[in-house]
Amino acid sequence: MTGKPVLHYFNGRGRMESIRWLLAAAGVEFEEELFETREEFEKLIQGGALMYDQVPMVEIDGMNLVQTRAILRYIATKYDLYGRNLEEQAWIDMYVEGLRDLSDMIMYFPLSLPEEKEMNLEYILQRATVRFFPVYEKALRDHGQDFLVGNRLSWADVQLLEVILMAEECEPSVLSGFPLLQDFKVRSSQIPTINRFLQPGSQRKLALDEESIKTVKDIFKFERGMFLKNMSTIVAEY
Ligand code: GTS
Repeated sequence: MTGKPVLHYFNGRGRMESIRWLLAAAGVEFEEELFETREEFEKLIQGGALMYDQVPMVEIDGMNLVQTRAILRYIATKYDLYGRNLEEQAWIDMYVEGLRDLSDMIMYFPLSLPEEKEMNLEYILQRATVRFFPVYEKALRDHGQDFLVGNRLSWADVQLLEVILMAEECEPSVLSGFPLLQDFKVRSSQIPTINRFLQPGSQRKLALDEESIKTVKDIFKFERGMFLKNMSTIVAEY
């Protein structure tokens, strides 16, 4: 036992990546138990440490924490990235939940059916540039501060940078209409803990490639229809 949090997940971004980002931004070292096969995942389930037989799971402070949002909130609170009062927490929650709506779409995108890929990408970029990014651009413009809430780094900023970088992987020019977000990206990338996480060789994971998509499908027994359902739900609203 090293006393460091231990993250249990597959060897990819998925829902765990925001947790990695938040720990890294807080300057917390962590270890990872990354499973590669369905058998390894089942062994973890049989061990009884997963409340809902699901990951992400983080061993921290003698607990086996599950449910992504619960884990993130615990880390944000523990490392003082969750505002100074209830009002700041409410703002952080609103920003973080919007960012999660966008990042969930991007997270599912590599799993789109080939014939839906173009349509899904168009939808994601439309949502990013029309619905979500204008909110954060306006927040920075209106209060003229470097960070989204309370004039200091919070969970909302960490999540914003993560999602900006995810969106840029979909479309490199996605920030072209958002000068303050461009500045925010440069500024927040220079924060030493975050900068370290952005360097090659850190515990940051790569986007899913064809090989890892296959692994994830095998581990979680995803079926083709599940992706179709997820993305079609999104597209149906468009
Ligand atoms: N609400 C949960 C959370 O946010 O943590 C959902 C967790 C979840 O669905 N995890 C998936 C899982 O363990 C893996 S992934 O979607 O994060 O890749 N699935 C196995 C199962 O049997 O549900």
